[in-house]
Amino acid sequence: MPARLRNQSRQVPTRDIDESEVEVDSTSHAAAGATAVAVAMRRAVGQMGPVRTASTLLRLNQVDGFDCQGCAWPDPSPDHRHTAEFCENGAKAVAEEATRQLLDREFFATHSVEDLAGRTEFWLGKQGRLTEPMVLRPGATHYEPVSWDDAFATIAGHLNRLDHPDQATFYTSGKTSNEAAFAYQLFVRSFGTNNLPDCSNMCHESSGSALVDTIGIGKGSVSLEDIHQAKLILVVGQNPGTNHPRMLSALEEAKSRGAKIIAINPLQEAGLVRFKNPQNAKGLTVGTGMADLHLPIRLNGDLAFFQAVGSLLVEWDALDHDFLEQYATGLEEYVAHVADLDWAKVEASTGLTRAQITEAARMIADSPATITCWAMGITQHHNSVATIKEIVNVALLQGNIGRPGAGVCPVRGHSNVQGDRTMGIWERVPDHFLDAIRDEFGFEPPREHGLDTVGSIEALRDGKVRVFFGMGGNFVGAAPDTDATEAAMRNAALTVHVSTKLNRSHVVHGGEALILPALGRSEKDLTGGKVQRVTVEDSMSAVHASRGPLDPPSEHLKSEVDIICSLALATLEDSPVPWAAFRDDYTEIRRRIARVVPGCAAYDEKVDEPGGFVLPHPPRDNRIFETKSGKAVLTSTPIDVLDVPRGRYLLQTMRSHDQFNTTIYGLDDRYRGVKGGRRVLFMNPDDLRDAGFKDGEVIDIVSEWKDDVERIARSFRLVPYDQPRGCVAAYYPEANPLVPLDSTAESSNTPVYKSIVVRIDRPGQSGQGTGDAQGSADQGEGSTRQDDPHHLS
Ligand SMILES: Nc1nc2c(c(=O)[nH]1)N[C@H]1C(S)=C(S)[C@@H](COP(=O)(O)OP(=O)(O)OC[C@H]3O[C@@H](n4cnc5c(=O)[nH]c(N)nc54)[C@H](O)[C@@H]3O)O[C@H]1N2
Ligand SMILES: Nc1nc2c(c(=O)[nH]1)N[C@H]1C(S)=C(S)[C@@H](COP(=O)(O)OP(=O)(O)OC[C@H]3O[C@@H](n4cnc5c(=O)[nH]c(N)nc54)[C@H](O)[C@@H]3O)O[C@H]1N2
Ligand code: SF4
Ligand SMILES: [Mo]
Repeated sequence: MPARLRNQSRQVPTRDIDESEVEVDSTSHAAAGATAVAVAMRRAVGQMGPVRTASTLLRLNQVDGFDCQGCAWPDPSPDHRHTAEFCENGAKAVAEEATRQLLDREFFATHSVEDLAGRTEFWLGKQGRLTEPMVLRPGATHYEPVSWDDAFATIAGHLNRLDHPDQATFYTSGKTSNEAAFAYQLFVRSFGTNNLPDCSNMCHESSGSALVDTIGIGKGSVSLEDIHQAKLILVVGQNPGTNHPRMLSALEEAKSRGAKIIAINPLQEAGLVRFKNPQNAKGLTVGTGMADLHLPIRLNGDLAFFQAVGSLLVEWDALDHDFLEQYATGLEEYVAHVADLDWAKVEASTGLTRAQITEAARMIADSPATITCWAMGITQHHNSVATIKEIVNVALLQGNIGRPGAGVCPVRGHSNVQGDRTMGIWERVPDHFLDAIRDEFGFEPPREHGLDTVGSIEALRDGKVRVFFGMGGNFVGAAPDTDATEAAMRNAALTVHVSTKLNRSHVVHGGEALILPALGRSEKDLTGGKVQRVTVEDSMSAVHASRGPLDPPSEHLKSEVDIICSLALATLEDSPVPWAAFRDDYTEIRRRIARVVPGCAAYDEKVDEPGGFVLPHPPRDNRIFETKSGKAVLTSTPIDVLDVPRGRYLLQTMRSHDQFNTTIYGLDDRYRGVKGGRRVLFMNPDDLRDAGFKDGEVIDIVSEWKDDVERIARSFRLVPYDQPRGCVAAYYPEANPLVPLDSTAESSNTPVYKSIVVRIDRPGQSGQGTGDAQGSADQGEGSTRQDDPHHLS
């Protein structure tokens, strides 16, 4: 460790939340149940009023209604839907969008951008819906109204003045409909670049990479019916009670048919420990334990865990030999590799005992049909791709792909993130997709791979990208290394955001900035003078239509499709794409989707079926593996134990029960017992005591990375919380300044949001945090460096 370090600590906005009010209640909390219904209704009625609430929530996830803009969990088949087919957090997502609070031009006249930049995401989001296009002219202090035509002309001017199309980057968040996504990627490729970063780069990219390499397709292999039929379900690195609440109903259904559930998670997440189904009269009073076995794994221990399970399956000969012989390759190397398994390493990496792992492996060996579900606890580590390949190994050993009730199930985040990829939002889209575009539209799309999320930040920082365009999302809030990302955005000539609500990306801006307000999923889309509908794809590859029931909050909003097509018309000369026809009738887009996107033949007709249609998935449907060898691939990876120096901890950043990514619904994490604040650091009670801290003490979190820059996030309250020793947890996005930009997963380039090496300092021990990145600060003195025997060194 060098003696002098640079110290980076920008003052982050905190002033709208009085964190000293935070209350912590350590009693355990059941998920869902009557409280969930009450909270959902209170929030919905509070923001939308009773009439809007009733007319909206009853249309949510119904066949003739609109798709929930929350997570990507699938809907039951049409004949199995309830009248109220949504969860507490789905209701919050709808209420947040359908709020009656509006943000008008007076608001922007009153609040300078500097003022807004001092506000929390919570405050910004609560100001209401954006109602008209706004521009921040170069050097201006305030956003001011701009006409749509001027806005498009401004963007087109910037784009057409670039030396090369690769000097612009076009981000997508995962709510964008299939129609908008298809039109958007077509516009970007017509303009001449594959710079199409998306939220997936920060999310399930690792799953896509691992699955393409091993089973030939980057999507999960199960349906909702498979979940219901499974005999064993592993829920790994996922908190469904908060982030995919209706998944709990599916797990409950599986359990009622005799399935067992194993939860693998450093934390005892509420839905997996206790659950009450609000739709089941009995469930309102009776709690059922969901997980039959909970393994409190150390952060980043999953690769070792699955490899150990695989070695036991081999040892016990609990293998599907017919499947392996016919469909898989790599078995011989794998068997040799796991024969040498080093159990000491496995125990160090997982923090579990051999007996615990053996118990889980026994349940897996005994199960005739197993599904493994996972989310961000698996995908956001440096070795995530290898970890997911290890999950695939275990599935292949038992022939658990392409069999009812079995499979691999990456549970996607945003409601249409999977659909956006299917529609070509991908900086590395395969050549056959580009060929299909060329053949359909008669222009040659660029072939060179584009920039992903981290690549875009680096290119903005280095001045190689001059224009940032965001289709939804909150790039600045969601990206890693907040200071670096903010500096990169400020370096752009133009930043543009198509948005529904105000967020940090609007107030940390380029030389010129635009906010383009869009219709939300819950609203009537009358573009082109007719009622338009859009289509989306869920986490299990089911595609269906969505039509919003509500009147838009302002007559000046445009649909995302309209915005893209109008921008294309303003920017591109002599485009062979019929942009005006696309805009006026989305059916025209769907006709092209049918001809370009694999698996989408007769798209417009098929989405009309009640419940839509399911896209083909060769391994699931026919055990066809479109890899190089034509077979599913078993991989052999050495186990490396994440090295944490003494007195340091592994930090994960996660979601509270009261947020959707950077949109903060409220300040309560009911299931974890936190009320009224977000700047908390959950720490093992023994670690807390051994390090000499007090419950409730306010500390700074300092991330240590090989570039020797100290990244500091200040003023977090310590909360003793049951988890493996050496592990700590804080909320996203408050902890994002701690994630180094170049700390990313191998081959997927996903930021390492879930295993950050940190130390904990008392205030005043590290840097002063007065503003910009500071000069050198000697960290040798004053830092808390307890010698903790539980850390591996
Ligand atoms: N209400 C709500 N719903 C959402 C979202 C939201 O913010 N709010 N976000 C949406 C999006 S975009 C996504 S991607 C998903 C995210 O869904 P999740 O992945 O459930 O979200 P996180 O809060 O990041 O939770 C990560 C979980 O993994 C565990 N974990 C962390 N590290 C490890 C590890 O190394 N090993 C293991 N085994 N477990 C680990 C954590 O303890 C936690 O339970 O949810 C989607 N749905
Ligand atoms: N530390 C840490 N960082 C993370 C993660 C983590 O676990 N830890 N998770 C990562 C993951 S999994 C993801 S997916 C990303 C999420 O990154 P993003 O998808 O970029 O972020 P969101 O917070 O979902 O975006 C919220 C904004 O979207 C806009 N919006 C909402 N609805 C609509 C709509 O219908 N149309 C349009 N045009 N705009 C809309 C609103 O203006 C709102 O402010 O964050 C990543 N960042
Ligand atoms: S589980 Fe997800 S998609 Fe379903 S209602 Fe809840 S938030 Fe919406
Ligand atoms: Mo995500």
